[in-house]
Amino acid sequence: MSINISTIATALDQAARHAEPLAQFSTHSPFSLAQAYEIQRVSMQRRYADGERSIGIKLGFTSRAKMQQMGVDSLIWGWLTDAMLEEEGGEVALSRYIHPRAEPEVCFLVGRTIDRPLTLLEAAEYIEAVAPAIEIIDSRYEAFKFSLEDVVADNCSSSGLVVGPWSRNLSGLDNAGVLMRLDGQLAQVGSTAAILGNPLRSVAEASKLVSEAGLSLPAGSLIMAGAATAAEALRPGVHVSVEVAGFGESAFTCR
Ligand code: OOG
Repeated sequence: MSINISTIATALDQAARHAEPLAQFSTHSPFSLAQAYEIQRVSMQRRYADGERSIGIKLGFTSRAKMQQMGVDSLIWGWLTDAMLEEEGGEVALSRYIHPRAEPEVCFLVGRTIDRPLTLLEAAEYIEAVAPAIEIIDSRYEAFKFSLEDVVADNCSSSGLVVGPWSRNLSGLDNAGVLMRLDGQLAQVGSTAAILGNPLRSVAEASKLVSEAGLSLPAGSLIMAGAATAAEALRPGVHVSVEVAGFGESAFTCR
């Protein structure tokens, strides 16, 4: 069965803009992973045409906890834009999301343009700083249910991010404790080691994915490494904080 890339890309873009969920596509019109990335690309083009600017990329399903929570088993990637940046320590209006969830992550700041596949050892040389971060994911699909192809088409549920203080020293990042609190109560406990064994591996993976796509990540780009634990649903009034031991804290309050 043939699918219409542009129709799906437009529907996903509209769903994101209006915070209106839609039914999964792949259950009745299956498409390939390559087609899913093409839908993602076309959908993002619509945003850029409206003035949004790419600020980097995010990786998804880099931890077992996330793969198990969502029932998928492959690393995925999507785009971050300036419109997704939420203020650190500020209020996040949940009205622009459908059913948002928070994930504890680390965010990398690219110091040297990444334009080729990097090894794990090389990856650190391209990174200027790292920060504790919270990704706000929001699937455009009803009930947060999707196949791998659906979620890739939906720009990997990318919706918002909050980035904490930057550290230039990356030592200890391979196994730092990660705590996510909701209203001060521990909600998720993990380690950065849960992110591909070492979050710098997300930078190496990002370099391969971007190179394979014939693209590059300019200096100043952000790379969200992927969640260290399962995600937590957000509700109005809740204060969310993520602490990465030795690297500080990132937080926001839901409105
Ligand atoms: C897909 C995005 C997963 C992560 O860090 O694993 C992700 C989803 O669960 O909706 O961002």
